[in-house]
Amino acid sequence: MTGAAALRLGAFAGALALAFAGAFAIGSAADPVAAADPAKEQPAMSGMSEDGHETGSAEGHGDSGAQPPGLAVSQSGYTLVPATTFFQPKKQENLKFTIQGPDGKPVTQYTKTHEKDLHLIAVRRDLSGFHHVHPTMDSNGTWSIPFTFTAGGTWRLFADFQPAAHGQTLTLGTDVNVSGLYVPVPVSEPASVFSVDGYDVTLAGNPAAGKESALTFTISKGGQPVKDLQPYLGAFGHLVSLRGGDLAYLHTHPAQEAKAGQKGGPGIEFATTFPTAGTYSLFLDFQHAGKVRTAEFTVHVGATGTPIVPPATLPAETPTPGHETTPHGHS
Ligand SMILES: [Cu+2]
Repeated sequence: MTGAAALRLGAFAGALALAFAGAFAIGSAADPVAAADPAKEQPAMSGMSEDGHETGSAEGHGDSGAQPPGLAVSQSGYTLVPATTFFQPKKQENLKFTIQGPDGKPVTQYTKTHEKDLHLIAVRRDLSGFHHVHPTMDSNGTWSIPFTFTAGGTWRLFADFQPAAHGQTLTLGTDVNVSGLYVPVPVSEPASVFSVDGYDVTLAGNPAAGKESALTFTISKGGQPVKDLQPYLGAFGHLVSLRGGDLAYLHTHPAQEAKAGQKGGPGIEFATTFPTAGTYSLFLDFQHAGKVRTAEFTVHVGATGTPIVPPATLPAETPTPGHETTPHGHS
């Protein structure tokens, strides 16, 4: 970017900030239009807890004005330090990193959350290629896992953990570079059903920005409801939601814990609070017959309740010719 362009951009941002300030000033002057002003309705970012975990229980919440989790490489004195940020695509490599503590040394003591000391999520910046994995730590505090980046591009890594010396879980995020041709994939259109490995996962809900709302996933296989879901990391489902645009991270679990030997399903219910309006990509991990699978959904969240599938995007009775050739629903 040229200096002049940067200046223009800065001036534009300033004008935008003024416009928002103006909207608030008008709103506080009891303008009847203000109620419909999305800027005014926008909930504070602090609506999301520092750790991004929304389990329905009263967990510690971050400072007011705090950003949602996953946007910073360093927070509360802890820093995610990857051993390298350059990788080759489609080749198994050793993904290594440390969590540097406030004393500048790698953290070696963690408090388990959902049966693990640390959860690692990798997703490409276009929200494709989601992985949720569990690296192992050596005695020096270096985490590692054999990992294959499936395609070239910039990928985001999220480390979700709780240091033993810290009262809350943290989610730190960093970008890494995977060489090769980057062919971005648009996120899918909102749909209420996702099919994976013969399973059909149906999502129902009416989420609204800044408000806790129920999301229910129902799992069936071959038209039959699945009633023997297995606990995976202490729950029948793990839901990671990433906000479009900045990949803010929200990790949600069902309010009810799942113990070994228990059977769950076909429904898994989450109480989720999306911090702002926007488009979110949802990734649900569930386990059945010994295997963990991931269902992916795109959800538009509005200032007021938004059905998972807005009427306007319901599929037509007859498929449009040639529609099959656009797998992601974008024309
Ligand atoms: Cu995990």
